[in-house]
Amino acid sequence: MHYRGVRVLLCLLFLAHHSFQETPSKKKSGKKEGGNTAAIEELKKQVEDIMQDVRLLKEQQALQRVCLKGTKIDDKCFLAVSTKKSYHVANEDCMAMGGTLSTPVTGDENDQLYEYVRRRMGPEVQVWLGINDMVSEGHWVDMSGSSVRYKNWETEITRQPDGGRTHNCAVLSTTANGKWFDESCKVEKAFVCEFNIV
Ligand SMILES: [Ca+2]
Repeated sequence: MHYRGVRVLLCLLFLAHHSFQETPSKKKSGKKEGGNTAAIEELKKQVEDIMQDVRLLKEQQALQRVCLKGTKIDDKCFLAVSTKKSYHVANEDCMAMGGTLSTPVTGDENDQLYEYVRRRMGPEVQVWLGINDMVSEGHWVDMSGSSVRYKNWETEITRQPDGGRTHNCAVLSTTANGKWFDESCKVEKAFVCEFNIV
């Protein structure tokens, strides 16, 4: 698809070049000149469309590389980062790669994320989740500011979230089989970035 796009692009450039060369000899015919201008505009538009396709293909290839390095769960790719960072820095790192901090929205997605983290980083690790209650204590929102519907707080041994105003970010714990804990956003934790597959 990529190479075909490049071939078409080269053909169009050749045609555009040819049209430009023909223009002087047909200067006398205003009608034809107008026709050529319209044809050139059309070619320019087609070249722009192809360039847009090439950009999209590059983005898809980048996403495929993320999926290959990480894991694919439903319509998202997840990539674990074992370097420990604060919540904000971790999220900035994810955004720089075109993603956000992982935010499972169903029990099945949470289970698969937990399995991936356990496999990649071991049975005693905590990773940041893309949710927080910074703005309004106890009101947990995702990275877009929307209220979080699916939650998986640990409530059997402890009563999460239990950190009040000092714990406004959340982690998924492999020690607790994928259950969530609230945590101080300043603490440095490993994290997982998620990327939506277009
Ligand atoms: Ca809180």
